[in-house]
Amino acid sequence: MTMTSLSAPQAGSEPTLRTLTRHDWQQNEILALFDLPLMDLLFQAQQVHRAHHDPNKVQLSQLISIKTGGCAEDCAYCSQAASHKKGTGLTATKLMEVGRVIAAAKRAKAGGASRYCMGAAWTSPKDRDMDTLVAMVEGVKELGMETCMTLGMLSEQQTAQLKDAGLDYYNHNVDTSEEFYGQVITTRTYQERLDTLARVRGAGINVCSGGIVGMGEERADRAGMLRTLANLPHHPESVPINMLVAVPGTPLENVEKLDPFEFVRTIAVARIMMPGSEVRLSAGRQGMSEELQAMCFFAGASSIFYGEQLLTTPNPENNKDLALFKKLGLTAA
Ligand code: SAM
Ligand code: DTB
Ligand code: SF4
Repeated sequence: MTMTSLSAPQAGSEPTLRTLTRHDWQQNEILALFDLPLMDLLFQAQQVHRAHHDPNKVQLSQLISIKTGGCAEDCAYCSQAASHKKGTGLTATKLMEVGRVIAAAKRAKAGGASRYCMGAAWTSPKDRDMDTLVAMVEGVKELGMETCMTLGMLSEQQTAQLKDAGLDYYNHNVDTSEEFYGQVITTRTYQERLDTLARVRGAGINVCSGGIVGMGEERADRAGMLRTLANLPHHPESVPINMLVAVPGTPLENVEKLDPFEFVRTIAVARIMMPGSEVRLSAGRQGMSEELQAMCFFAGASSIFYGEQLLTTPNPENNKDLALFKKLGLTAA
């Protein structure tokens, strides 16, 4: 199918937009979306958004770091990589006990979160940890919450074990474009990431995959990242778009800040390219004004990370988010 509206959208084009689920995006088409006057881009994104989602509902996912720091990977943005010479001052921990994770999930549910996302600073899980991870998934599911894990690369067997435990989503980000990737991470390849995503998809677990902007990449890299995601055989059900949290002690601590409108554009283009996916306004909200976040919701963000902590860095307090939702007439889903 050809794109109906690369410039201003046509009146009455919703039925076409509803069916616009493509996997053959070309870089020049994506850049043409990025290049649109902002108001035209936002209008188009909002039309797609309304054709596929309730525009006044935002899904709330809450994060917990079940194993922090000491990671053998060298992701330049990450506070948890052991190899960053300056050090980020983080204390490495062992895998948390199941009971503590369930208790924290209960609190997240009481606070309003519908999905609990458990993250570990690993290259991949050790087989000896699988029973604990399975117990975490089962325990959180028993609370009536959706479950998500992000544990690094997975083997076929580990993927099957998590599926059997009832895991709903697996998060594994492509992070950036294939071209820029080597400047950010050298310890695992882009293809290895795609292989893990294929394994997760093959096992029937919902895929959560997105990336980070504001790492010093070009607009072509932001477009390339979205091209990788949208041209997967199935769009990821969930697409987290993170604004870099520049953590002191990481190689990216002094990287030039991305223009906030470019962040909004990235959300809008993600929404247009992956109409049915949840697009999550992810890391970086702590540094964003209410107005900027509202613009992200208008651009098609349908989900946020909720709760006072991301993995190792702060996130807005629940009360602050709930007050913003009230002002905007948004409801939590
Ligand atoms: N260790 C696992 C892995 O990388 O596959 C899972 C956890 S890792 C922290 C999950 C994702 O969080 C990364 O792929 C990256 O997109 C995002 N992330 C990590 N640190 C970030 C930061 N400082 N700012 C923005 N996003 C970040
Ligand atoms: C994702 O895309 N963002 C989350 C989640 N998936 C695991 C993590 C954000 C981490 C932000 C930096 C920190 O708190 O360490
Ligand atoms: Fe390790 Fe994940 Fe951080 Fe990379 S992003 S250093 S894999 S915890």
